[in-house]
Amino acid sequence: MEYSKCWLDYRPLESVEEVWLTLIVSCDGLIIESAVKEYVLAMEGMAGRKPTVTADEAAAGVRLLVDESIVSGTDGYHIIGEDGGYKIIGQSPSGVLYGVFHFLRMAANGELSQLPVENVPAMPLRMMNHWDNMDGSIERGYSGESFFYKDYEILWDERLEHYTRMMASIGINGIVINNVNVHEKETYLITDTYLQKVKQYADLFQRYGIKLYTSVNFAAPMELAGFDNCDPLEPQVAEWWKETTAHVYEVIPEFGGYLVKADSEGRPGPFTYGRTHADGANMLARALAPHGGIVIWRCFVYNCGQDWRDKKTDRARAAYDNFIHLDGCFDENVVLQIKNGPMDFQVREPVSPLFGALKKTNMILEVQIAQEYTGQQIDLCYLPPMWREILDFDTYAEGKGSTVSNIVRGAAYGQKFCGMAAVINTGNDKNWTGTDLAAANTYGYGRLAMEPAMSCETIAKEWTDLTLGAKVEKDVVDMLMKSWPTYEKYTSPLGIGWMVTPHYHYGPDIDGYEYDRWGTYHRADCNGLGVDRTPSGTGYTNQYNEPWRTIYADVEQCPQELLLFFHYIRYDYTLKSGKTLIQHIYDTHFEGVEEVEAMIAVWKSLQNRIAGEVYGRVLERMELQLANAKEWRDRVNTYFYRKSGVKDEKGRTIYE
Ligand code: GCW
Repeated sequence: MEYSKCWLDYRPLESVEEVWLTLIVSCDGLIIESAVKEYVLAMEGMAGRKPTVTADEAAAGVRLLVDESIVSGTDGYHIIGEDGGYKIIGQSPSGVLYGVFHFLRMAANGELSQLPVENVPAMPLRMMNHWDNMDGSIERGYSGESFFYKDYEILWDERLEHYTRMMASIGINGIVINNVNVHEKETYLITDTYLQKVKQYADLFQRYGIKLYTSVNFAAPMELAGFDNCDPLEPQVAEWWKETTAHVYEVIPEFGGYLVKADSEGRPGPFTYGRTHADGANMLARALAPHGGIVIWRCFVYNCGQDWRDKKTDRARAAYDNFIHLDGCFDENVVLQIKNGPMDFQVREPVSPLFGALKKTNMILEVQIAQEYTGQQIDLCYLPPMWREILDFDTYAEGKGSTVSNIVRGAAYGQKFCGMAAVINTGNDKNWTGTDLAAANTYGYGRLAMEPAMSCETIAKEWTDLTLGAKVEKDVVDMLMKSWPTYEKYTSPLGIGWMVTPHYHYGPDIDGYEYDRWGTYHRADCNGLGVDRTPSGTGYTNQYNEPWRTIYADVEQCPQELLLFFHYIRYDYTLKSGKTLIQHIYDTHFEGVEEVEAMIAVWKSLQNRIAGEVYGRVLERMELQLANAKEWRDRVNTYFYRKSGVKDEKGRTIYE
């Protein structure tokens, strides 16, 4: 099947340096072979000629070498210009591969004059989570079907290789190949039913320095081996996992480990047997430890059978309440995977308080590239600026400077297993990601996990230049950078979240979840809206370290963008901007639509500079986005006008 090359589309360059056309390789191995292959492919595209690959040390050219002593940190690399040529020195073969991708990016974007480069991947684990199911569907997938599975079979075609190259090029080193909701057939992925085929993927990934992981079903011993329970403290259950895991490693010695969603949204877990999440995770960890594997255990555990009348139970509290007392109880090869916010990938949430609270536990930050609540790859929403804010958030866990970035890099407590994971946004659509511009999120995630200090604008520039070309850079980067604030304006206000069509999560339905069981309420009435999470409300603010605990609990100090997340606010309350809350809601919703209109005008002005197919595909999505924005604007404005009875100061159209 035809597919776009995304940011690995090596187009002819106006000028090339002669030395690029000699590649001197002084190292070997599978990953080095991939690095060489990538280099050759890129030069064929950019220079129009196949470079000479030689082991001749005396030649002038681009030299690849491994030197374990060069940088402190795993898989780092140096790129230097020397003696009229270049040297790409990796601390390991993966370091060489990352260095080659970096070099090629710089060559493509005309940046080699900025050498030398010294780089060490910041996050030890840089993971992609696929929510692909073996029937071929993708949970929260917005760009076609799975390219891993169809009708319960494992697929194999050249697209897989392109996918793997894309992942390696942005520094990904771990891929979970199936959905965290493990259904019946997927439970068999770790058995001989599928293992040989899984191995094919693992071998491909290995050539690009990536480990393969699977999501597992905690109840697998019951489903696969007829056990009547899956109690983690039951020796036979533990033994079954040991044997099953040992077999996985027999077939796939480089296997990474397991990802587990337990006791969450109906999935089985240790709670059934009165056991803790540490009991569950450690049992699996002990099966993996002899082989060097890890268990990644998700903290997305909450009561999804809540009564909307109950104002004391607060879903936002759940992850912390379920895990804080287990700090220090997990084995060394257990990592907790924590969603960025306490709810669920909303357009705006505070950072999960667990990052500042767990101190003796390995942690992975989980973000969602798939735009479940941020426009479903129809609406443009460039997410790196959101992730940047999360990474830069200072938790004050060990005083000032305890940023999420430092914690998940392992710099705060020196953990070995930590990093970032993201729910990926790819599918088998020709362009992989729905709107072509959503690939900037895929790209940006990897770049941030490698270099969390990078500016989001620089990332956007890199991606735009590689994908669409430098001639549209300014406009596209501008569009990307404005898109998250725009999306936030026309959807749910000031951190309250939700208000989406139940189940699908696209488009507005203000009360869609208001009287439901999911713990996601806005509590709007005729006087105001918002959830009181201060000590006089649900007490959630107490889960933060100072000064956040005080700041969030105080209406006056609370950051405005999170005001309704933390407080119930009256419509006539005056915000720092000088506007009342109700006027702010009206204004932002009108502005959001105007900004989408302006964005479309800019895109249209690029028509002659963007390949027809991409231009049309993106435009089509943008028109849908405009319709969506208008629907949000009118429903939200009308809803709050009806509740409050307050008219728009500016007399714009709000339907009665
Ligand atoms: O809120 C939910 C999503 C589910 C997802 C879940 C999770 C994979 O709507 O589709 O299930 O989050 O993260 O486990």
